[in-house]
Amino acid sequence: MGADFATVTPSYSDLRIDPDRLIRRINELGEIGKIEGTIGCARLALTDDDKAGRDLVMTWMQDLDLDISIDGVGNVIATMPHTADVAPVMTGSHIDTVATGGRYDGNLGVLAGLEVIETVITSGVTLERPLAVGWFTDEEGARFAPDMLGSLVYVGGMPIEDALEIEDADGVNVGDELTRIGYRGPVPCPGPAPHAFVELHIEQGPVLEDEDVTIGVVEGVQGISWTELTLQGQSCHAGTTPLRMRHDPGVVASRVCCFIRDLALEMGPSQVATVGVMNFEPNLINVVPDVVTMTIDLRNTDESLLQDAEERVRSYIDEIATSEGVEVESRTLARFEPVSFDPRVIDMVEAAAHKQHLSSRRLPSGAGHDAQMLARVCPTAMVFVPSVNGISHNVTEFTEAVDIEAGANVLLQTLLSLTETEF
Ligand code: HGY
Ligand code: MN
Ligand code: MN
Repeated sequence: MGADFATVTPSYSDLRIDPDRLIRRINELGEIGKIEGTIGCARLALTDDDKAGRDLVMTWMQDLDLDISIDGVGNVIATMPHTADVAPVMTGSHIDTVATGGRYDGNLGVLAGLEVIETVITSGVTLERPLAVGWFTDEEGARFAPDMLGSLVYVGGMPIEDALEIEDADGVNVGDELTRIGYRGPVPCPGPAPHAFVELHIEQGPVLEDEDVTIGVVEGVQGISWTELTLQGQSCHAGTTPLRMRHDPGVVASRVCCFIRDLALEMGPSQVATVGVMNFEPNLINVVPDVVTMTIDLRNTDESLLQDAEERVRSYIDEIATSEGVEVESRTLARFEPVSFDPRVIDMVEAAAHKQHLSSRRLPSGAGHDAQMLARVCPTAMVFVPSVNGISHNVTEFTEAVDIEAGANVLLQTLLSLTETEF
């Protein structure tokens, strides 16, 4: 049985957000951790800059007298006060960034959610269910893997005890950092399932811009496989050591890097592969490296193809490491299967775009998002807006104000429809 959409035009169908207020907040938050000379910012999870960003958004939530909860892994959920004791319709995203991040990735979804709530409160519209907006801790996974850590714990996908022990490259753990920045909250995890969840996010790729489409109606998220390799060779003199004597992890790492690109090309457009980290020790010009650590990021919309890719990479690494006499230690940092969003909510996003005469197209998400975790516990979907030049995780990341306004209004209308929809 499909959702019983509100059939009578609701009193809020003409409601629209205040784009200037939203853009102003995006830019104000973007100044925190700003990378000089760019519009990018660096607010790695649980750093002082992340704390400063959290504190700023908290003040905006407090200014609206929202009920604010901070849970044990630092997720912050702000809910409109409401007379009925019913699950809210929730939106949100993340405000941590990668080290060379943009000011829209994640931040747009949180601030647009806040803007939607402020618009509804100001309008005086009464709702059958409250709206809530949240940010989830460490969505990027760039400092503490896996990515989407906070939302994974929120939905019960990882015990909080395990999450709190995860360490960064310097051996600092999540729990201590949450305590240090004052965001190790009292609210238990997993958190309560919302009635429904919709996340607004920049596309971070070229599809919408290439097709001159304003709204992405996101059908799901591709599978993600993150692996860390530690390649142990033997350091020796770059000049005196004949090749036949060498066990060079740098050669193995470089070959793996080229292999995964060739594999992705061979497997076709649904497969992507990236080596984002490659550290040589001792990293000196005249020393054959002793140890190389590297990461492999494989993604595919098809789970069985992703498994094929993982298997082929694994056997290639074994083959060339053995021939080079290099030992391999492999650690899985993240592994999430592809996620399909709820068709009923996807339809509502599309309907909201069309009611506002906005062009739209359906597509999968190439990036991971907190919505893929919330989809485990409630009807969920996402709204995309275009990324200029299809670029993200780059300080030049940009989305036009007109598209931000359109995306936030589609989010507004979708969330309000969901307050009147029983599943
Ligand atoms: O890696 C991702 O897809 C996301 O940015 N965490
Ligand atoms: Mn993001
Ligand atoms: Mn990101």
